[in-house]
Amino acid sequence: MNSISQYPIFPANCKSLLCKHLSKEVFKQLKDIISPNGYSLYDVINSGIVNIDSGIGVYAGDSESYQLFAPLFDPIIEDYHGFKASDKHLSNLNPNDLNASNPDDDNQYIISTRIRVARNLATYPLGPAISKNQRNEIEKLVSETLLSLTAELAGSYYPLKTMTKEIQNQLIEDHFLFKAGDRFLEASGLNRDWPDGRGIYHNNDKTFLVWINEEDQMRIISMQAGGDIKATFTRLSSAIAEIEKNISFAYSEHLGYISSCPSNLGTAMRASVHIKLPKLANNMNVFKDITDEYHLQIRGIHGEHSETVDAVFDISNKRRLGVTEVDCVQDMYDGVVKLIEIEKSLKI
Ligand code: ADP
Ligand code: CIR
Repeated sequence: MNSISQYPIFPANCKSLLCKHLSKEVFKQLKDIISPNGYSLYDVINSGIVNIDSGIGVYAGDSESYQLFAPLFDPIIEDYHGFKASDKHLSNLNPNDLNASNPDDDNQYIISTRIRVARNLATYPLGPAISKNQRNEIEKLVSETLLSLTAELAGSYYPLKTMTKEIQNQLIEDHFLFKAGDRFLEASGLNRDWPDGRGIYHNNDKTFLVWINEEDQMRIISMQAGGDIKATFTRLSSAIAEIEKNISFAYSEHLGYISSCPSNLGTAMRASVHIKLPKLANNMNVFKDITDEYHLQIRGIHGEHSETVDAVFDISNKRRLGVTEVDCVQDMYDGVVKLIEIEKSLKI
């Protein structure tokens, strides 16, 4: 069992939510707590201690972690999502409630659209605290469920263990597969026993994909070329409903879908476009004002913590908790409409 007895010293330039909210008092209150799956304060905070440049810096080992370590998680959740400990989360995955006609019909700006949700199983601990056997059981159950899907969702499962390096690298390069060796996940315990129990399921067209046992036990993904955000959401929504016929997801009335990183709680949804904005790239202040106003996050095109290439940006919703799935996609859609409008109006 991992434990920590001394209050950690953070460098002066540390900006993570962990160093902002882990006071000496909170540390003292939590340092001897152990969750039912053996997850301790050391495990909760190790990623943010090892990675001083973390934005958040904490991970949960099980649903219970969010209650047991609430004096640390609650202020972090409130800070990131603007969601209070007394608030309730609501889900709405109905594509008919989304108002989103393609904002870029002639394919000038949007290269691709991707919407993913994280899901974990109701009857297992989360990835950071799971055993090798439990992880393998999940791989079996989830892959068997996926292999029973039909029509557009029908596809094959590819375990990471038996995949060649060439195929793995190509899938990563093409934005379909997770990267190996993420240092934030490594320090949280999420990469234990790698690559055992991990893999990817996808349909023939690679428009419906599921990552198994990466940061969360499932990342359910719908993606396609161009800017048809509604079609992407509709596919995702029906895939989730099909999977849920066989698998119960971890869900709480308060926090919504339970994820290992608090940034994903609630809808666990990230709806993004890869969009080419060369003029806004020259006017980063204007760009950031718009993304702040529409609650959007800017990432590079090779995933989180990557840089942008050729003025193509990954633009996604930042809010995930206390808003519905429809709200998340609507945030992204409304912001993208604005970004395209301003990009068109800029001279250089
Ligand atoms: P996640 O979205 O799962 O939180 P990442 O930011 O690491 O994690 O992205 C995972 C992968 O999905 C990366 O390869 C990234 O380039 C790709 N991706 C994200 N959004 C899009 C998009 N709109 N079109 C194509 N690929 C995308
Ligand atoms: C961090 O704290 O930076 C990493 N653990 C990743 C956090 C998740 N990303 C995010 O900001 N949405």
